[in-house]
Amino acid sequence: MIVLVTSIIVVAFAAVCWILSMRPIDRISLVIRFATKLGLHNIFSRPELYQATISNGYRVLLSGRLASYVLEEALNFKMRPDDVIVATYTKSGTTWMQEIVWLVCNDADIKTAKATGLLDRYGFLEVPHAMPAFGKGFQALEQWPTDKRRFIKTHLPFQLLPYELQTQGRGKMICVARNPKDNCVSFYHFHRMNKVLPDPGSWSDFLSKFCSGELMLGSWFDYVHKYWQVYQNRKDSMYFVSYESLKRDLKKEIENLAKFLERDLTHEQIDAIAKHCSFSSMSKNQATNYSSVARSGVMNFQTSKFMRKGEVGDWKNHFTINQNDAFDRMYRERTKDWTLEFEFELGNDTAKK
Ligand code: PPS
Repeated sequence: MIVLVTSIIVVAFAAVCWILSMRPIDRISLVIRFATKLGLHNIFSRPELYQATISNGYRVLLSGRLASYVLEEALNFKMRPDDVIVATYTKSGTTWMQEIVWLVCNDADIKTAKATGLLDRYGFLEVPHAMPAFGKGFQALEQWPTDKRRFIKTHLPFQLLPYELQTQGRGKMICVARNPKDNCVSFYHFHRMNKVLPDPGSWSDFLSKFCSGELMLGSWFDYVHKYWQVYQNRKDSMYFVSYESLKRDLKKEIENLAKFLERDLTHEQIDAIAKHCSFSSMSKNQATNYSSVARSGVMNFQTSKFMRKGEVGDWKNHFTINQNDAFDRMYRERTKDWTLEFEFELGNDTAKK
């Protein structure tokens, strides 16, 4: 009996020491993993956003899954020279670009791309590696085999990227930006169906929050413009493309990307990537349409699908005339010094605003 009690005390003491010796991000991952095993992860209500000040002084709005301890770790994340990073404001074409980039870097290997979910081919920089719904997280990126190229997805503002990336061009970074009206609409529907994001409220409430930068990770304007400015002096290691350009001429954009990524692709390979990366193909493809996340209960596809419409100009179905006028005024004012322009509709009536 004494032996048994002593063994339990020793094991419990060792377990507490082990947990205390972990980095906060690993400790939290352990807790999430435990909660997931017990099925507790689905009982929590939607998170509220909170303002965090990161150790480099950057202030940012975060929800539960993007807690500041992960961002602190991310600042010191060690880059590798051949890393590929897809960096985007949420809902601007990340998944689309991830699939294109992976195929460009892997000789258009569509067979493997279909057999391996995108969540397993990329690591999500600002997510702890514990949430099955989000695939490979931070720690998986750290432990990525050194003989395999790392593919990294991030929605972090430039100022919260790993210091090594902020101060020098490491690897190859691809940024996608989408016109803010469609970006906002897509983000609104994403909030409606995604249980790890705050409740979006009404469309009108959500639009005002988008305009004032009160959504997770802050202002679209600050985010996009900062990446655009950095891109001006880093064209060898950074690539910047709009969602609208991808929609307009996908094959041309794949060719440009292949040049940037220094990959020689045949016309047949480019055609195959463009076909595979069409909206209709990606929305049916289980490796890219997030159906596994819907099955995990984190996203509710009955409310809205992840691959929702994939169009330029859906904002017209959401903005009232007054909302649109107010948005245009605010947009003109906030972008008056920008050299970056967006298209808000495609086709014969293409209008640059
Ligand atoms: S996330 O959650 O931030 O990673 O989302 P993200 O992938 O950035 O954005 C999702 C929107 O991109 C659309 N999408 C596409 N559009 C055109 N073609 C393809 N192949 C494609 N793949 C994804 C997706 O439908 C979301 O936009 P909306 O407007 O909501 O449909």
